[in-house]
Amino acid sequence: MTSPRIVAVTGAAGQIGYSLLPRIARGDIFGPDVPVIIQCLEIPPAMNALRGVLMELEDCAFPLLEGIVGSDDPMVAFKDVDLALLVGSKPRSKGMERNDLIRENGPIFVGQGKALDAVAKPDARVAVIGNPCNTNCLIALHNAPGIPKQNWSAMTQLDHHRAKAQIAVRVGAHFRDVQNVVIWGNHSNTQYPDWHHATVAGKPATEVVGDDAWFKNDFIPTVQERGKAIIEARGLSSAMSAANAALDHARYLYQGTPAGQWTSMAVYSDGSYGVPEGIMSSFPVTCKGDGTYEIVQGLEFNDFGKERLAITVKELEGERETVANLLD
Ligand code: NAX
Repeated sequence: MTSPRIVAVTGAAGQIGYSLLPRIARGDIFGPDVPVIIQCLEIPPAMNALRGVLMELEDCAFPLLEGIVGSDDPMVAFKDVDLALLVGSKPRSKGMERNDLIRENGPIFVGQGKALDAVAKPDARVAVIGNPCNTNCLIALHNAPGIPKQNWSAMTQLDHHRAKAQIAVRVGAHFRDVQNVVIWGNHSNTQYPDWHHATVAGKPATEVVGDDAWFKNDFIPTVQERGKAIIEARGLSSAMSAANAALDHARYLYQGTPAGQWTSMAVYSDGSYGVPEGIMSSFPVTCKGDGTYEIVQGLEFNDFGKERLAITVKELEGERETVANLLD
């Protein structure tokens, strides 16, 4: 039998954790033949809730689940991990500005970066889901110099799915027939959901929809504000769809993106598309299935797209400035 892959999940007693853990244990990331060990990190006040979640995980008796660890010590939870999904972070409280949230959460990712550097496998992959995920990832990466920058990513897969779904619903197509949307930039409401390269059953989405005004005035704001709409309707933030996106993000890394398709991931910018090096920006990427990704090159931008990209990149640069003291 293949040796087990070790996956750490932080914030494991939270809502996303609750949807994520059983699916990791069923093989949704590494495939149906690869056993897994799940190592959960929580903060001390949530340890009791975590105990309950882990009892339930045990009670699922998953055939692929080789071990379960629950701890409030990152040095225990990150020990020897192949993959860390950093979900846990403080939620934004009422009246809190985005920059306050960034400052509040930054120190968490300093500590977790250092712990990953100390005890994770040197070729571990780390995906950050906890918000503000792009900048949290940048902080953790800077504090883990032993893990290559290319091994880090932050999740814009949920935005990617949302963009696909909006186009599918608009034209009455199946979700699977909509391919190659792109999310550029930040996982925030400045992100640029780009439809210009998307196809619906192989035809350009621009032609199938045939309504540029809809893309600009409905599609973009709906994708950007979808998280808020879900909170308003459900009274809670997206959890099922967020966990599903985190699993797809990780599965693409380990099992590859389908032939001819890309997905969106926030990765360490290498300067592609004029995005300044050294910020975690969402790009279209393809994955071979060996834990690596490549930024898709050569996509054209019109003036509208250039403006949108500049806005979201400026926000990411501002966030980097806000946390500059945590990046040394
Ligand atoms: P919950 O508040 O339900 O759970 C968060 C959990 O994290 C809690 O159990 C808490 O105790 C734990 N936690 C807090 N600080 C921690 C630390 N230092 N170490 C370990 N655990 C810690 O939130 P949930 O709905 O699960 O969302 C988790 C994060 O995902 C939030 O930051 C949220 O904003 C973010 N999201 C990111 C998305 C994305 O697309 N990138 C979409 C969904 C979601 O909004």
